[in-house]
Amino acid sequence: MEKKYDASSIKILKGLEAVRVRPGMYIGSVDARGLHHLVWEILDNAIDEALNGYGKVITVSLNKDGSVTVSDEGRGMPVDKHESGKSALEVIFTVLHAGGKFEEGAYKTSGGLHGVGASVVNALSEWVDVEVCTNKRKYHIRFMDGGTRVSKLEDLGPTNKTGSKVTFKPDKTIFETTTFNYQTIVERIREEAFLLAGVKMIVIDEKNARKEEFYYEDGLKAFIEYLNEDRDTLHKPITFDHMYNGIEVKAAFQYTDSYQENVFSFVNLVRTKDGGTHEVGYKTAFTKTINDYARECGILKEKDKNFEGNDIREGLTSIISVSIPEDKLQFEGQTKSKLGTPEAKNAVENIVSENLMYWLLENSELSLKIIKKIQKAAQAREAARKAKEEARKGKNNSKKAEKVLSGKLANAQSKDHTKLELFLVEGDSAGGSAKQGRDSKYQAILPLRGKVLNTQKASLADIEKNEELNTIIHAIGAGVGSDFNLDDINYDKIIIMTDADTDGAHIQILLLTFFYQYMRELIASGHVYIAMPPLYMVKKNKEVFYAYDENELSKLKDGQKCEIKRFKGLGEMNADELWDTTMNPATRSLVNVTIDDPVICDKRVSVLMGNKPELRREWIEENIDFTLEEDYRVM
Ligand code: 2B7
Repeated sequence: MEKKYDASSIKILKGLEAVRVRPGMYIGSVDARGLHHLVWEILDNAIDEALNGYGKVITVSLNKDGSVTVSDEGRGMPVDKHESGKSALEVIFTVLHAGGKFEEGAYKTSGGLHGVGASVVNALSEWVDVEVCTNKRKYHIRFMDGGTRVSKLEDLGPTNKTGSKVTFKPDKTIFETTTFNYQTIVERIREEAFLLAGVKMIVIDEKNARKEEFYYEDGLKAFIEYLNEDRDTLHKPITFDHMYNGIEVKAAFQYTDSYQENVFSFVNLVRTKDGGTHEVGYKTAFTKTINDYARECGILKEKDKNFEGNDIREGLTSIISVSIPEDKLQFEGQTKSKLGTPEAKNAVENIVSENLMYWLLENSELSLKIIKKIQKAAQAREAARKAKEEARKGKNNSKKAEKVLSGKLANAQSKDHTKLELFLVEGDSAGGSAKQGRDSKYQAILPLRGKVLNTQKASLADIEKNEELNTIIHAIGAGVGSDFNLDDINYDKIIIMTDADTDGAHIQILLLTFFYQYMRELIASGHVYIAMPPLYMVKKNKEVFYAYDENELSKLKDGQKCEIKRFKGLGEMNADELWDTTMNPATRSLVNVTIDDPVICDKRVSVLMGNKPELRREWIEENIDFTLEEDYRVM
């Protein structure tokens, strides 16, 4: 190891040290999610290279020693001397935010969203090993202990290949866990492969001798088929791929017989979860073109109103993927996940209008089927609107809500909805204990009596007819479906409290499915929680303890003599016990339900709640470990 340090190497080590002191600032967290972030950072660089047309194969390998290797067949990272006197390769791995100077018109996948780069991975790794093939030669460099270079840039001799290969082992003193999840990586890679047409993506698990390859000629078509795998569809997926003023617009859509609209949009392969100009262009084009067509073919008469966007998109699954040169990229919003580039609206609107109209005219039989479906959606919406208006005329809304809720909801006294909690409780007996045990100033209780409807295949009309769901809608007080308005919620926390058994889990899933489909913002903005009742009560020398899982139980037992009681349900706890263990904000633990990855989330809901049992069985067999007694864990 070299001992010579100059001012610049001290600066670099300080820079990387900052990453080690506050890893969360650079990769979000040090849990499993942060750990996987390391892979995404390196992978993004390989994908950038492929996106710009260099290299057709990208491989991710989970190695036996716990390290990960990412390799590409691009031009190879630059190795020439940088102005600092160091090799460009060393700079990429040791200087924070050492972004490459990209040529004008080049595409960059990370789009300034995360892209903190290889140096952060180096800072958070036990070691990093880099091999680069470029200029007909193979080079090697290695770093250790958070970024200290331990080998000079070595020339390993001649080669005819080009490309980069990075292997790193995450630092176990930084991360809570250093075990990579094969499935998580497979899901990400599959999605990247859908969007990156013509590039083969390979995932290898050396430990368990598994390997999967993803290669799609027409990726968006495959993506739509994947998303709609467990839904019944009206036609084959339709795809477009065209350039417009330097912006590449790819779009794909397919109508299903479900009632949900699903749009996933991407910019340079990065998901824009808050949409933006490209999504606006897509929706505008779709609404206008469908209405124009419906008039042209006489379904909409002169006196008829246009179909609304919501009616047109009922049951529609869409993907919009645009590639925008880096110099035109503009993002908005706090998380920079909304596209602002104005030209993107124009580009998408033009391409989609033109191609959609062409397709509708060429496929008149299918077009008619789609327009009829839209017409049905519009009629249902109109009928619902009329019924609501009638109801409003008769008596005011709050009276109606009062009637729906009377005898069911034990409301809280405070009117400050930012402090209020609504407990949705399984069963009347637990509901009774919860009512007695609660803090009635801030906590409201709504016991659920019947089975909750599976809303994956229900229309809004079915839902409003369902007593249980209707009660929940009125209690939350912010409407439902496209009328849902987060500003009107009556509670800050909606807490699902069920028995810790399979029936309880089923109720949780049914409620979450309902919220996901009809009040998605409620989940997305973090208002939905699951209460965690204890599984065991442990009495040691007359003192009472509670254990929330097997692990805590064995810690509590600790070889001592004690009395253990397994709670079969919430109903077995009296009001005080329920308060102490599950409801008291000072001592309880809640799980906050969030939408991590919208594509995966959508897929899970449709597989688990949809009408294709064979796909459900397959998923369960692959993902649930039934050897854990009474405690089914999703791996
Ligand atoms: C800003 C940095 C990270 N870079 C290049 C060129 C090719 C290239 C890379 C890469 C990950 C795992 C193996 C450009 C960009 C550096 O500048 S990074 N390939 N692959 C990669 O990181 N894979 C490049 C222009 C001319 N020649 C090479």
